[in-house]
Amino acid sequence: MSRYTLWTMPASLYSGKARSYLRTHQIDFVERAAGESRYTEDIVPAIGRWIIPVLETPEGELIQDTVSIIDALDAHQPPERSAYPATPCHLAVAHLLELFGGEGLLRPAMHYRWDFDETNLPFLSKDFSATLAPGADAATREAVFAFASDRMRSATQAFGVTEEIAGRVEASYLEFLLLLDEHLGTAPFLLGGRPTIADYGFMGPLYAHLARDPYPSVLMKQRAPKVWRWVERMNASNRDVGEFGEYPEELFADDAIPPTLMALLGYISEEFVAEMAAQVRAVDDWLEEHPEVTDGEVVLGKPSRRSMGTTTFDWRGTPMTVTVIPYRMWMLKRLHDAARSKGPTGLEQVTAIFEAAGLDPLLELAPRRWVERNDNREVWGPLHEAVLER
Ligand SMILES: N[C@@H](CCC(=O)N[C@@H](CS)C(=O)NCC(=O)O)C(=O)O
Repeated sequence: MSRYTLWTMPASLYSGKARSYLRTHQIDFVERAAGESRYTEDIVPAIGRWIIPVLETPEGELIQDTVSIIDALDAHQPPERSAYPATPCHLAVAHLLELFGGEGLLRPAMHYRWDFDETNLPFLSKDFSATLAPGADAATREAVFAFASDRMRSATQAFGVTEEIAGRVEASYLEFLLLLDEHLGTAPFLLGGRPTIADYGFMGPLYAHLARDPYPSVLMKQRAPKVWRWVERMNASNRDVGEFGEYPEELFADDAIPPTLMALLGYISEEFVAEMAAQVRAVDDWLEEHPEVTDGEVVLGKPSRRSMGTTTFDWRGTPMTVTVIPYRMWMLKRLHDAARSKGPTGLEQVTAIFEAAGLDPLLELAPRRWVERNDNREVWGPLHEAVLER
């Protein structure tokens, strides 16, 4: 095998993120369905859980997690093609947007997939079963879809969407779409003339769910056509930026964050900072109650256990209860490291941008143990001083 293999499903949120990186970097790869027996028999035991996407390298190495997949592939790219910006503000903002894309946008993504059955289900049932049970008879495919969709439906509630609050979640998503549409009228990608981890992070929810599922797909085309175009662009293996003329293949000059992006950052501070603070506090509380945890131990004892209870926070003036996801601590630590990676002056510049957007609390939040990753699993990092304000 001389190519990469990406084990996926077309409907998978995180697969869309990894696929987009592979395509926009013209990397030779094939996609294989997670419903194939090779995936169940060889890949799942090696990774320790059923999870996609998984990248199989030409050397036969298996890599799970879109962050690790992009890191591994990006190591082969020249600096001018890297998904990681070189300058302090762009780098920190890219990490923030990657975190918000992969975690903060789960709420509208899951809502618009699973709460619009009349429009979505006929498509989803065929689409899911085609890759989860390739070649199976109709009854088996139906049963496979019923199993997968039941799991995901409960996940929707886990991200805080209830009947009472659904209208406000939709209004918030629309606000987001319009801000993003405005910004993508000024540049082909989030940080300028080429995609970064910010764009890949956004591609997870904005492709498979919000651009591809029938109900939200119409909404995006009608209300935010430039976002729709960006999704197409992010799935293209050529430079699909025709409407921008000779836009340079570079990020915004002078590490600038233009006003339309600042407006988007302001939205993220309203939507996501209180939730992240609650998540960090909940993980910290859990750790306080579990002093037996040791360095390097798999989080929650099993890689397939990905959440620990719930937490309630003030979401735009309304109490919202969501599941607590320790994985987010890893993403947050990466943001912290990025913000500090360009020296004290770099950190000052990043802090100024984060303060102006109302995102600065994110730079301070820290549980007593971070989450790290080892052997494709989330593990606990060493104990350190908690800096949470209680
Ligand atoms: N942090 C992981 C998340 C991957 C993930 O949650 N994938 C979903 C599909 S989009 C999955 O495999 N879910 C299976 C499950 O939760 O059982 C990544 O970035 O790769």
